[in-house]
Amino acid sequence: MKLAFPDLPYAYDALEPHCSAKTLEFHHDKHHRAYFDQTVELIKGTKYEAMGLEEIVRTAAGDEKNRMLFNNAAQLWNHDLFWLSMGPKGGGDPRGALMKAIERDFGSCDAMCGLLQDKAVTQFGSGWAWLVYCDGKLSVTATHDADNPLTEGAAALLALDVWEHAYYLDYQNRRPAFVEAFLKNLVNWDHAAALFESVAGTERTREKRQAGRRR
Ligand code: MN3
Repeated sequence: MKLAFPDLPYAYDALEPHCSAKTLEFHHDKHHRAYFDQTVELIKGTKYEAMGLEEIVRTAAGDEKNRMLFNNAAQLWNHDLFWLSMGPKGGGDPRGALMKAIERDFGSCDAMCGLLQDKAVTQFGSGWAWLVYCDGKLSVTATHDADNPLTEGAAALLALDVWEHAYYLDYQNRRPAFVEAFLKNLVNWDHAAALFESVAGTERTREKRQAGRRR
């Protein structure tokens, strides 16, 4: 399978003033691009060349010899979701089934955002904060470096990059200010809700099929 380097899903200046065009140019065109180029280079002539990106990430995660491939492929996957986790009309509250599930599992959207904010701010060094769905339940989590929920069997609905390169040009060392801007002004809940409906729907179909078999 040929890996594709995705364009940023909006203009470079679409997230201003919360995330500058300069940040997005460096982040997408240099950092994300480097992960892509290195992944393509590392899979050349290997079994990984036949796989899609998710399969590369899952397979390389358990393969100590391919730590470098895992790091680059996972960062590629993480950034694909990160761009889609933000949007020019970001912020507000999620709608529909995702909101209902957030209220069921966290009490309120504010409570969930507070936990996510805490995970993102206190993640020591480079990493990511996530909203994930696993075994019928939502939770928030943080991972180090390139690690992601995919390798834990969880579905990631929202990705927040807290590597310094994600915010340093705009916020310098003030990671909490970037995280606050992400949650207030950038987060694309419609995308997270669509992902949630697709994974929760798949799960319901599987349960129905299993129930049918037991009958
Ligand atoms: Mn990044």
